[in-house]
Amino acid sequence: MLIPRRDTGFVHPQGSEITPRAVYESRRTLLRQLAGGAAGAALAAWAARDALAAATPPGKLAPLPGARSAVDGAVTMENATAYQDATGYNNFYEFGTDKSDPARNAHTLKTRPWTVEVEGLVKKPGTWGIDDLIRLSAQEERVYRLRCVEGWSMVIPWVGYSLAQLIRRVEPLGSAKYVEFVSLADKATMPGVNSRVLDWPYTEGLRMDEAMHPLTLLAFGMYGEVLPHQNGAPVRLVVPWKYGFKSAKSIVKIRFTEKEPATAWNKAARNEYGFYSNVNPQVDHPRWSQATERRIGEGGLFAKRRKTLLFNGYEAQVGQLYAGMDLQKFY
Ligand SMILES: Nc1nc2c(c(=O)[nH]1)N[C@H]1C(S)=C(S)[C@@H](COP(=O)(O)O)O[C@H]1N2
Ligand SMILES: [Mo]
Repeated sequence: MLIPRRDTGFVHPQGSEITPRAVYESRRTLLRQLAGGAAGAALAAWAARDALAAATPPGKLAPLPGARSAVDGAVTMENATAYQDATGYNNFYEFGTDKSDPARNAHTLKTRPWTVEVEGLVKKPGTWGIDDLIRLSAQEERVYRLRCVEGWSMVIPWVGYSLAQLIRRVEPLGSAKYVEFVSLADKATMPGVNSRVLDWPYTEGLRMDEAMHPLTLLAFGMYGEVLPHQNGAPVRLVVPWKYGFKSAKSIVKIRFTEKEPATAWNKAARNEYGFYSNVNPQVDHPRWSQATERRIGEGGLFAKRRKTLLFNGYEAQVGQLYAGMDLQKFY
């Protein structure tokens, strides 16, 4: 995101969209031929089945199913991004800055043993083994949109539970106003950490009420399996109403603080990436508009861009958190 490349906002998709393009085009032709009537309904059903098939993982990772969550993720499995796209087009700078780098390089990440330290302003600080953390609460499946600040979005069936479950367990002190998340920065297994593209480790933060919001997911899996390395194994955050970079991957530390924590992207480019980073079509990035987005896998290069929604479409759930705040100022 930092590197000012011409194509940053309209990143040329890797493989994922190139290959299926012929498929989409023939599908469009078919659509035209069948427009309207019973044939249209049959086609819709067929397309939905087709999408579900694409969202099925190859089954190489350990299963981690979640019960359909009561927290409204607002989108259904029929809209899920194809598994190949969600795992082949990633931002994870610890493994390189190209969208295809994480899928190629993240096999070196070691996800066991893995611990997450909880520290700072809490009554019960401590070190959690990853498997204890997984068992802390029942795993739920939530289909969330995730929108990258660069202008693309995906729909992913995440598996995890509300971060609030962990926060309640460790009992924050009254003085705790923010939560900081620290990702692993291991030069030996993460080639990107040897470059100075960011000030490692990758850190992110949320205000306490944002961290406690039921939509904020501590995720351990996706598509019914444990997280692939490139998507932030073994544990990451998913904050669906904020730009994707707020969703820190491969977390090793969760710290409760009184002051707003510095974040990796804010340190790298203060005028481009604020602390809040709520998805907002009305607040442009200094170098590009945020009004529209491209849904990965949708109709290839000539697909119409979608209108980006305030809070990524989760306004009904999270709008109250920002009542009275100037969102131009607190971007
Ligand atoms: N540790 C770490 N977390 C990270 C990033 C990163 O580079 N390092 N990239 C962020 C960005 S910019 C996005 S859009 C999402 C992408 O998540 P996905 O690859 O699972 O779609 O991860 C976020 N979390
Ligand atoms: Mo992003």
